[in-house]
Amino acid sequence: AQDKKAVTQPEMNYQAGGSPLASEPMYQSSNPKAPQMTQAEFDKARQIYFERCAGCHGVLRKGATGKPLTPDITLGKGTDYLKIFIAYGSPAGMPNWQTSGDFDEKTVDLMARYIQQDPPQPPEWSMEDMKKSWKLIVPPEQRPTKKMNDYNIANIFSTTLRDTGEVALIDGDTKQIINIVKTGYAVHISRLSASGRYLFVIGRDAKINMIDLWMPKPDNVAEIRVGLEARSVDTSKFKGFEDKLAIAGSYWPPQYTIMKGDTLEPLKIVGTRGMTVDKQEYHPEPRVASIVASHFKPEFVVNVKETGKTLLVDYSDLKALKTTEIETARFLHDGGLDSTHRYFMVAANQSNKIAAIDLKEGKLSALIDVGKIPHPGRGANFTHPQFGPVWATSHLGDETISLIGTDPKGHPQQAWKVVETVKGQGGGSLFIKSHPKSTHLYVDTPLNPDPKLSQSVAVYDVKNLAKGFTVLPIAEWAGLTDDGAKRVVQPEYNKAGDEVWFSVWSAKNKQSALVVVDDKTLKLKAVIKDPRLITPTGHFNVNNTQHDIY
Ligand code: DHE
Repeated sequence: AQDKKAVTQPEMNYQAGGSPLASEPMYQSSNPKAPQMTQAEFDKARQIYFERCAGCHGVLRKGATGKPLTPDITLGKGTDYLKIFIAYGSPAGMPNWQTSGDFDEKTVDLMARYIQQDPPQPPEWSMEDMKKSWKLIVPPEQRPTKKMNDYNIANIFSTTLRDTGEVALIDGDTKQIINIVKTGYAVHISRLSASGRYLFVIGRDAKINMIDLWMPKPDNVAEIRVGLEARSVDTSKFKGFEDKLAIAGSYWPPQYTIMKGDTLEPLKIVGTRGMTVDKQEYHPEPRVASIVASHFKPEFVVNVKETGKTLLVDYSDLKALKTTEIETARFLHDGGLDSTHRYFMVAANQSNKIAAIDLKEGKLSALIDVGKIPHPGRGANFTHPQFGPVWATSHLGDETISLIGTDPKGHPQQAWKVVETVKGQGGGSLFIKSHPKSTHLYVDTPLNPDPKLSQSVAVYDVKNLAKGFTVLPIAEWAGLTDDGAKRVVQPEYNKAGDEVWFSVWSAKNKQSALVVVDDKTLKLKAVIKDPRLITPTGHFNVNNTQHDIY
């Protein structure tokens, strides 16, 4: 059982991040054929389901990375069979909830009965709901007309304080905290407007906050909830549309919303329910994963997880919305642009593939087989000494790093092929990063079960990958006296490309820190500690995020 836990844990911890839907009131019809449950049992099971199971099996239990668990299937299997499956897991990736010690026998029995009931349906979220949640805190006409502070705003870092529902804005030059801004719960990502003035963050609870970096003390100017659960936000970047529009994708309801870029006023909601790419069958819950703005056309690139489709949404006329639907592969997740910004590289994580999408031509360039469960974040771009420009991803499910050629003109032989596979410290990697001014490549492993690996980072010299990696003991450098996880997560460069920042992510009641490394010497440069820095996870440099530099 111990071995099994080691194998399944990185994925399990990753996908069981907790859903805000656990506390939503839901409609429930009773299924007379299912085993009896009291209301209290049902409510408890529903909460556990949304916290631990929905990430893989879906809100409606139609299946995603995990198998479908609708009553037509589960009733036939019966309580005893389901209990064994929940208790012991499966080699296909189902965690062993009982033998790992996460569930006791009673909870296993509860969940086996629960998944034979009809799935409760969370409420939808309409334009009216959005408008009710919308707060224009400082209208555009009351905002500064020029930058009113002395910060070098291009080098500010927006750092998620996951469990407190805040972001810390940190001055990258002085390493001082500028402000702690109230946001939604567990902000997933930060993105910038084209001008670099406005910062947009989205919480797991689908709350978007828009922060004006020109204010004397940068703070919220607008807020909206675009659904009940979400992960992605971005802004229009094409010439002529700078700072005009914002877009957010939601997990529930499955839809994306286009808003005004200076106020977050919602303009248009588009549902993503529809047919899957492979079997072409209806899916009621295709969640919106990563979104990126094209620099080549007035388009947003919207990646729909369960249907395996990448949508190029032309935002130039919202009243006559044109969408190019590109067939990619199922379970699209995270991704980023190549160094020329022409190609979007997105991980279809459970298909073990990267899709390369040509944003100039509006078509799929290739589907590329990589390692097990690619997880690039936005990936890393650098020039390989032999193969030219490459984009790289690390993996959640194995220790490799796949380098993919991205230069069809200059290096046609290598384009859209894995030109080299580099061995890293281990599996459980989430993020990888490089910078045009650096010759280093950083690979984290925060979800590796071995604390030695989850608390350190591997660095490569991209000019000599064969030399292998150097390990930087980031958590040790943080000098935290508390015990606990201290996961080292997400390398992020400063604007100059000569420093790399890491979060040392501890539990809510333990001390965390940010560690800054000198990129030239690979030596410790600074440790940022503050009682307000609780559960830091992602951190985003304004300039690099604004210009898609990675
Ligand atoms: Fe993330 C990116 C979804 C777990 C931190 N994460 C993304 C993106 C998606 C996503 C769709 C791409 C957004 C984009 O670019 O537009 N993440 C999910 C999940 O569904 C998942 C697996 C489970 C969950 O319940 O949320 C999950 N993610 C995590 C974590 O456990 C992390 C480490 C901490 C947390 O907040 O829960 C985490 N995800 C991040 C970060 C990014 C991200 C820091 C942005 C990377 C970047 O460089 O852009």
